[in-house]
Amino acid sequence: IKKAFIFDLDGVIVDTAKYHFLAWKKIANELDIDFTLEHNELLKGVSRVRSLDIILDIGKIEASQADKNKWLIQKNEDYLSYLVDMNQSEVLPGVMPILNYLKEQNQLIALGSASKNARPILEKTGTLSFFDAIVDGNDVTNAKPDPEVFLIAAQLLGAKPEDSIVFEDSVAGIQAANIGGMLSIGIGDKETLHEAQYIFNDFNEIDTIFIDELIRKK
Ligand code: G16
Ligand code: MG
Repeated sequence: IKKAFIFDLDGVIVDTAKYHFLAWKKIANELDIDFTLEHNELLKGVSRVRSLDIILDIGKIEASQADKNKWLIQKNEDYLSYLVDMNQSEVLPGVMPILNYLKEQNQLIALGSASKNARPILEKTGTLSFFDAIVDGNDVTNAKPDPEVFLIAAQLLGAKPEDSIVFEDSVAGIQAANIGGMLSIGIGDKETLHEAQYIFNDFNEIDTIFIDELIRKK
């Protein structure tokens, strides 16, 4: 039996949320916006363009498109500077054993991320070769909670939505999986991700018995 295992990137495979935060924080500071870690939760799984709009909303700032474009470029350049030295040590706890186990079991693996920087991050962390399909922010028009990113991933793997399992750390991503008719597994806080069918703090809590059950599940 083959199932499609679809992984979100930021917050599921790697802890890049902290770098997104640092880069956004710098812009917020320049604009005198008090941007907190709590605000940052709102940006998880959300596109770059939408993230900036959310930050400007927090600061009640209206900006021209030219300024917005400038800040978007600035944010990404700053974000990329944090990724220069990234390596496998930044893969989140428990992820590598699960990827290895899924490969051993001949399961299908895809990435479903909102990020336009997904490929270089997978390369740097030595995880690229695990993925049979990659769908990222360059491939989709509708952002999570729209299921587009996961539906394309399943399609590329040749799997039906009901045979697909999504790992997500964002509320929007869990909703996207649910709307797409896939099994949703939340990685993170139980209360925040309560819409997920299963929730774990991290991949260390997921064992091979659970994965076997997912593979055999009808
Ligand atoms: C990620 C992050 C978001 C980020 C988005 C776009 O999504 O969770 O915070 O704004 O990608 O990233 P970039 O600026 O690199 O294109 P995901 O879906 O991987 O969690
Ligand atoms: Mg995420």
